[in-house]
Amino acid sequence: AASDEWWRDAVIYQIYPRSFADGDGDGTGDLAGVRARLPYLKSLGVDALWFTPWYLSPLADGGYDVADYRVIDPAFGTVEQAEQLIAEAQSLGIRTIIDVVPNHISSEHVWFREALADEPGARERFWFRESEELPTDWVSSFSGDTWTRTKNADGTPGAWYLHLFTPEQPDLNWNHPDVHREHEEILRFWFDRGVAGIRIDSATMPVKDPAFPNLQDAAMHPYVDRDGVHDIYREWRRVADEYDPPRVLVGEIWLADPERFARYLRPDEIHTAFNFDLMGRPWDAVELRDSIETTLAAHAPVDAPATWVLSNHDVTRPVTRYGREDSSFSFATKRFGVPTDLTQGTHRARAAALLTAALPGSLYLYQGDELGLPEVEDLPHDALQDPIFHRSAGQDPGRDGCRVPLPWTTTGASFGFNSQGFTPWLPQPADWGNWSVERQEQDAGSMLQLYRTALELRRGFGEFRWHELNHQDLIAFTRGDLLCLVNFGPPLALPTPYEVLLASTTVAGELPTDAAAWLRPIPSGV
Ligand code: TEU
Repeated sequence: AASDEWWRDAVIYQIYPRSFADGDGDGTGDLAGVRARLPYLKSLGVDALWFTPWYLSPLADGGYDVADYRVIDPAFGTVEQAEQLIAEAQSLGIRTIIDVVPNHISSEHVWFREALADEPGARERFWFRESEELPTDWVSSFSGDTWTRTKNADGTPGAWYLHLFTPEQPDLNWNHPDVHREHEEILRFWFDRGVAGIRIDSATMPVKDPAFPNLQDAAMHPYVDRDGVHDIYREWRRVADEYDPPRVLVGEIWLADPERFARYLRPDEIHTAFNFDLMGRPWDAVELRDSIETTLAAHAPVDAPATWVLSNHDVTRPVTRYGREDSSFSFATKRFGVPTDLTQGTHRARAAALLTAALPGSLYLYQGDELGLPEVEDLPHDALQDPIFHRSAGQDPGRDGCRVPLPWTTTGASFGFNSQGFTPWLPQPADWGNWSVERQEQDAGSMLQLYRTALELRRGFGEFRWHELNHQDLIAFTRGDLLCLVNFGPPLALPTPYEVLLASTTVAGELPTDAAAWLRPIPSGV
């Protein structure tokens, strides 16, 4: 049924539960806080919520170190509360997607504790190697080595184990049947509880070359995008398709090669995957048009919708990125003290909101981007928790700056993050109330209202076509009878006779630099 394919043009709102809303007032966000804000999410007009991991976790990596998939972290609530949240959201027509992290689990997970105790067969579920030297030259995404050496019971140096991220996230061995079986059971556990889909973390990485070649000697990447990874997702798709309605798989697929990217989206694998290319490009008409064309072309053969994303819990917020000379997203550009023009950044982020909301396919919106929140770049270093900051010896600011608890009210001890005034787990800036939901609800020109109106209007959009104005500073395309214009150059006289449906700024006959407008022909032509 058409509703089974809801994910093809859905707007999916990403919730990082620790920082969304704190219902029980302990300073950490929780499921009670999300439930209390369901009316807000309904009024925003989103179709589904994607929760980053909400499971039991020591939080060595913001929850991406899962200690038990069948337990909600007590700081967030209980499985019963999760089921209640899923049901209440569904009663509002909002589906729930949760995160699954196949590449690794927490070093606190029972499996790894058994492996450290060298229980029979336990180590086979991971990648342990006996050697005097580092087994490979692989470098972690989070800086540093990808092997940690254990100690034997007698204190002598023991075997190494692999962790592509932090030592607290040992990589799983996907050649082991237990790993396949356990993940299938995890999917069923949550699909049975009404979850509409899962977001697959680090989806290109779970399968390794068992020869463990050094990167410098490897003909093909030893752990990214190996062919065997598709067996996993074909298994998971069979499980997802057993359900009525069928459950949905969303891939976090960092692959520049469009053909290799599209392999994950074949009809018997993953339904949709984040397109990170757009946010990786600088704010430039030619670059962004190329990104959109490349993305649409990559998706065409596999009949999968493009999935547009401007940010998430891992990258610098768009308002800050677009306020910089290098407005592209890159892990490499994360550093302290980059000159930033937040006025320009906000202007461009508004235009980017209209651009991505008008594009065909589905759209992900990271919590707080609907408020135009900037990256918080002056958090006290002793408050920073991201392992990227610590493992880079403080060179890389890490990701806490885009994870600061949201401002719901303009004043108040935690700007409404909780009502009991407990200090949030990350400190909020003194001026955080300037971006509050409360303030923006009363401002017709706010980012919040821009998103709310755009998400409502986009529902009826027709077929996508480029609109050739042969102007290097412009991106223009139509969706049925709507024309979306984005101006990257000097102010531009608006084509007439058009009614400005919705503009990122109030335009008077012209479209300012770095602005966008949705236009519809005035029927009378007057
Ligand atoms: O991020 C994946 C990730 O960080 C790597 O795939 C990296 O982005 C890629 O190699 C490009 O450099 C996911 C989660 O979104 C993130 O929050 C977690 O920290 C990470 O996986 C580990 O689970």
